[in-house]
Amino acid sequence: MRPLENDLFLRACRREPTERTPIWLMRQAGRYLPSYRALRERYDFLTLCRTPELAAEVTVQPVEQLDVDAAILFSDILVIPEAMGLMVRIEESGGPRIETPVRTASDVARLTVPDPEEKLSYVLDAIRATQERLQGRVPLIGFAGAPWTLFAYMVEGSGRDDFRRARVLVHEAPHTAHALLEKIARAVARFLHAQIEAGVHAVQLFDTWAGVLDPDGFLEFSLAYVRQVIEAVKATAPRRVPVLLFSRGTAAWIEALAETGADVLSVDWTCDLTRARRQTEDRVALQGNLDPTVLLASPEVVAREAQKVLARFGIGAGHIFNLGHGVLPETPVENVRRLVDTVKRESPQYHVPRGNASL
Ligand code: 1CP
Repeated sequence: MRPLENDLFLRACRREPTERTPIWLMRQAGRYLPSYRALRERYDFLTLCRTPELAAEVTVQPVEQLDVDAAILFSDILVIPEAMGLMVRIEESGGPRIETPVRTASDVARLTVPDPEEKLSYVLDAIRATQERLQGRVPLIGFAGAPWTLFAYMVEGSGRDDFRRARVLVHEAPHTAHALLEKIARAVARFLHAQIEAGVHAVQLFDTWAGVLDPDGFLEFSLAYVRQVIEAVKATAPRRVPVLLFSRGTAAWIEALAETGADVLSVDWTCDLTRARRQTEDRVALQGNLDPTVLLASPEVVAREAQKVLARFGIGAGHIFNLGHGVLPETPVENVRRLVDTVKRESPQYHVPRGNASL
């Protein structure tokens, strides 16, 4: 693989020393960017995802316009349910809809564990097209939805409420729930493996809806399958790449999350970074965790709150600056620029300069 010009993100994932804290943002490629909205006037969302040149263009937009330290592939977590055999639609407002939700054991039996080279080759082509455009400027992150979060959409049919149908299914028919989660976990592991083969430098699992489960449910239906996916990816990956885990609403489980095999835990804004660091020190790096609504306030507030996040992590290696969840569509781009500049300017004081390693 081509050597990287900027590998701060990968070094931070491995908890190696860096000159400053790297920054990228979840959902950095998308609706708040005028250049993305201009493309969306001409193409619908799924066309953008399925056309490698267009997906590559959207992926590099935040790298070129905001100078972030990593790119995340433009795609969606719902590509797996579709490849498994469900009909997925992304609505102009309100997000994804699954026309044929999974409700019974025979619905589960009909789903397949897809060969990514066959059913998801457009994602793998987008990875290769993106690497051509990036020319090694920054690392490229691949991703997938975690099994529980995909389960939640696949059973519910949409992301609009509190996923009550998905939660009823785990209580009423745990055997069926496990059969579905097993299939999803195998599909996710194969997909991440194929993304690594196609050339991504790291992979992130998004367990956005882990926090809707009760404690027993979280351990049994979310965490167990995250662990299974990470173990499978690590056992078979053609290269050793960092695995990042975003599990939302589960700060209380940080020690258990650190035992899943993830290299980096991406935490939401309800998590205290100082405490999380103490609880997980020397096991994982931490990513996060500015509240995305801060980016809707004034630039001065953005700068002030960003510095608080840096201070909460404190001095030392193993922090990747990010939001606690995705960039909101109504975010002003100038505020994102102010955030990136603030982190670049203010974070060196939290790192030991080269040559002063003994200080
Ligand atoms: O243009 C449009 O109208 C489509 C909006 C859109 C976009 C830009 C959707 C539909 N997905 C995406 C891209 C996307 N989704 C990326 C691209 C890369 C980047 O981060 O820049 C990624 C990583 C995702 C992942 C994703 N999709 C998640 C996990 C992360 C998170 O934000 O929690 C989830 C839950 C989804 C489902 C989804 N797809 C789209 C929307 C609007 C949603 C969320 C809807 C909901 O709240 O249920």
